[in-house]
Amino acid sequence: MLDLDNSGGQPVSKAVTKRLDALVVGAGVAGLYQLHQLRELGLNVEACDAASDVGGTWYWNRYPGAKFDSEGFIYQYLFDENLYKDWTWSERFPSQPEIERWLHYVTDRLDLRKDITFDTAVTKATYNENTCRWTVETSNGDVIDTRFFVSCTGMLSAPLEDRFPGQSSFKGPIFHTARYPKEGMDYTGKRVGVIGTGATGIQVIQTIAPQVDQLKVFVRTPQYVLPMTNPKLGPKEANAYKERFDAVAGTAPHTFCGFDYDFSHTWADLSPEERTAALEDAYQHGSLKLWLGVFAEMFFDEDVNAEVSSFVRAKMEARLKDRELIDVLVPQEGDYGFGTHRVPLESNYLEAYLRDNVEAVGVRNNPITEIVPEGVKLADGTVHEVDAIVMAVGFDAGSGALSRIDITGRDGMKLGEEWSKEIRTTLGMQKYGFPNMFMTGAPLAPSAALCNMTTCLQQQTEWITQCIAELVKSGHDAIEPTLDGEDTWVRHHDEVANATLLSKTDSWYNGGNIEGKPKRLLSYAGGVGTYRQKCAEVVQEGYSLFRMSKLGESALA
Ligand code: NA7
Repeated sequence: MLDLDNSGGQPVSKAVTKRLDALVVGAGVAGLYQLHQLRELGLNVEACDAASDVGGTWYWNRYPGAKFDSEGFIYQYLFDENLYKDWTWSERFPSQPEIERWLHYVTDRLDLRKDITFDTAVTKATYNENTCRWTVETSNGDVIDTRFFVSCTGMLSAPLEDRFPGQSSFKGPIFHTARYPKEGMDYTGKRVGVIGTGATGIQVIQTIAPQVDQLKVFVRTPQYVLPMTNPKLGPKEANAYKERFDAVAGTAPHTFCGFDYDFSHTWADLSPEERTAALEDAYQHGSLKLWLGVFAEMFFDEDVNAEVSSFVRAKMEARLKDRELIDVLVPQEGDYGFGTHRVPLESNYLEAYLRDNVEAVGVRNNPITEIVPEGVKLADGTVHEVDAIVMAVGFDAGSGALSRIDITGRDGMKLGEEWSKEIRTTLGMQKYGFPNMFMTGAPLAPSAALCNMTTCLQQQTEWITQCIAELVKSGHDAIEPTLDGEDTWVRHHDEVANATLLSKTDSWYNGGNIEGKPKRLLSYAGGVGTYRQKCAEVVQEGYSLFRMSKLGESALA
């Protein structure tokens, strides 16, 4: 057992109800594995989650059609071959109910449930400089005194629920996709409005179009989409992907985006015909490969990006045929480049608009002004009457979940206030001024967006576990980035980000989806493999960028 309890009986304003070595916030993909690792390390660790069960993203996002855009067999944890192979996916891109079942399977296999408190949100966390410990308050009244405060709250877990004035006046059901009712909704015979055509809206639209009486889709920015090929997997196919375990485990952590494929061609080396053939080949793969596994130049070079954009545009236009639909749904030349924000996969999404019961309402030049009792009102006064509204309007990504908690670090520093001015972290895993607080899926790491999530969350939780183990073994009490260390990481992050076209397109990737949110590309854009290497170098250099301190020492000394 590691000896971590040096609270020294320091007074806290509320009576402590629980003393821990580590509290993991969140029981999703990151939180489950983090809890497992810290427990294996011998820590007295628990997790809590606002949800009533495990799953994180896959607990909350139970809207119609919710599914992976990563292949199931790439999304799985790779740290345990048996855990991997004893689970069998039924299709290449599984849906939310199956994903939720998989996370229950993992929870049970690792016997994690007994250490997780559900229906419990962290409301407040305060660092005590005299003890190097955190006091964490929760919605169920617990006051937890813990050495390490580990956030696994997810990068897309703060939904933009109150997007429009008048939402509460609507006479029918109105749900954000991340707060969809567990029991589902029966839209038979109903007129339904869907607001938003991001990765989420697209899944909703293609799923409910055949079920509803009438579907009105409110489309603001047109969206590039790629078709998903999603075959069912029988025993033969399942065995085939399981046999590739070593190959996937050896490859995915080192590629640009944490998939088992990486950029395969160099634009300048190919003739125009060869380029088209490479794009066509990736298009036929029916995955995100065309985005993340053909031409890296697409992310840096505007001319290359323009040609790839035009390839995708032509594919979309050929399916839609109708000029009016094309104008509303397909990004036009000069709009923004393909792949400069999240590219959704779809299954007959575009064809949904060819149905008689589906209408695309363009709201780019005639924006939604409010929700009224009858439906959705636009700037020109038109009211689109509907019986139910699905709000697929996105999230306060990356920084949102933690900013919504009252977190106070050293010297009274408030995380929410800091990030409302500028979003900074060190490696996306710690923040200057917040010792012994660790983060996963947070800004300035690939896990904030540009990654097959499990690949990145595994690496981050493993880094955090190693860091905690080394801190304790070396007799230190706290770890925090130095100001110089944080400056170094932010500078490097910005250099890489600004060399790409990603930072030029407004979306949740750079905070551009929320008015007033400080702009910075949330995801580290140097690639998953490079990031992993940089994290390892920091460790090899004795935690350069960080400073470990002992009780009584100033973290700034
Ligand atoms: P996204 O990708 O942020 O998409 C939100 C959508 O909602 C997008 O089409 C927005 O249009 C639209 N939106 C947001 N506010 C408005 C208003 N006021 N009026 C009209 N339309 C609006 O969120 P998702 O949930 O789809 O996806 C998030 C991630 O989850 C996804 O990338 C995956 O990684 C999983 P806009 O583009 O801003 O014009």
